[in-house]
Amino acid sequence: MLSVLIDPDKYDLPSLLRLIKISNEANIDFFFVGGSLMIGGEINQTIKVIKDNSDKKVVIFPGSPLQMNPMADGILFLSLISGRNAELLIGQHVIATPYLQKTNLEVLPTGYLLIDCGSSTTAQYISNTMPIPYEKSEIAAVTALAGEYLGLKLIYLDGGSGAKNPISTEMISAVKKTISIPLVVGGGIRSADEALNAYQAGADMIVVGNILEKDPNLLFDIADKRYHEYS
Ligand code: 1GP
Repeated sequence: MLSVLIDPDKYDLPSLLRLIKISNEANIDFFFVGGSLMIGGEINQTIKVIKDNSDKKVVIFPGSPLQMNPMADGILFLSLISGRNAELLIGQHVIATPYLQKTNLEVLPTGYLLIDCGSSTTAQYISNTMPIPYEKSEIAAVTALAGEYLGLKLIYLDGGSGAKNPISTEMISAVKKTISIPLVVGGGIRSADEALNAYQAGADMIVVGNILEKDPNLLFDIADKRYHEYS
């Protein structure tokens, strides 16, 4: 599957409408909406524009509980299991839960792993956690399995938005072989070849955001790669 990540800070209305149109034509699977830090963007408005112009499901990828919104279809209930920041393992979840309980959002318990992909990212800085080193595939694999054993339903390997390099195929493959729940991979995917590499290594879903802010038409080539087999 393929998700398009929209950071409300990065789009004005015309560019958002253009990306939604291309996403519909490329038949993506989901919109993810959110950001590690939101400064001027209006998540409410962004979700409303998507809902008014697409039938695709909208999933919140929250940088904080402030980004929860009842107009979306679901929310990644992220536990940052690569880090040791208790706030992002359970603290913010407790704050969010009374609100979530009153919405119809589908809650998707997600083991979130930040990986060091060659550059410091906003996600690493804001979360105040140390990412898993790029080459330590075995640490990523056992961390992901611990997340599965804790009952999480998805594992998300993320290099952070705009990462210098995508997650290595070695790490994707090591995690895929170790877990039995779906694997989401994102961060620094900038070409159809990199998307293909991630799918072939075992990603069940990839998330693409940053490059589409510059070149939304690339989505057509990336979307085609979904149909390649896991090898
Ligand atoms: C970031 O995985 C997402 O959290 C997507 O990354 O913006 O680099 O595509 P990019």
